[in-house]
Amino acid sequence: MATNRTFTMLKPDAVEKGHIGAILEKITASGFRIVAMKLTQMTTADAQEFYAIHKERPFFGELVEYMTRGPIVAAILEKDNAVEDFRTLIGATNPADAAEGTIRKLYAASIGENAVHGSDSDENAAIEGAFHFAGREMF
Ligand code: IDP
Ligand code: MG
Repeated sequence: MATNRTFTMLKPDAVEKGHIGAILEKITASGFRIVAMKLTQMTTADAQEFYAIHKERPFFGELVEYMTRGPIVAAILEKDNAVEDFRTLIGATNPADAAEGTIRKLYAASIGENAVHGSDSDENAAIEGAFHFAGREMF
């Protein structure tokens, strides 16, 4: 399997609750290399663009409010089979359905406030990484 990349955000709820260190430890202990990382806050326009695929969903307004209410940690991660392995590490969207030991099972409060984002395809990982980082910020 070729080494490849995924994109993640530690969402505002995870940052507010002081879980940055614990979540990053779990990510690096699971074999992901940090290629790029920063603390940042999305504007309303940023969140509307990032989540544009969900704009017709009933929870879109709530999602944009949540994702812009405080800082996030944005990061690009590298590992063999990065996208799929990271989705396994974070667990199901709804923490009630997430497997034991997954980041969402451990740290998410609800289907809306679910602590962490993980790209769903190689194509979206590249788009989402480029949305947050310039080439010179990637290592
Ligand atoms: P994913 O993050 O597991 O890929 P998506 O279906 O792509 O899940 O949804 C994007 C984000 O929108 C979720 O991570 C969550 O924060 C939010 N979300 C998804 N479904 C709901 C819902 O039913 N109510 C409120 N927020 C939701
Ligand atoms: Mg998704």
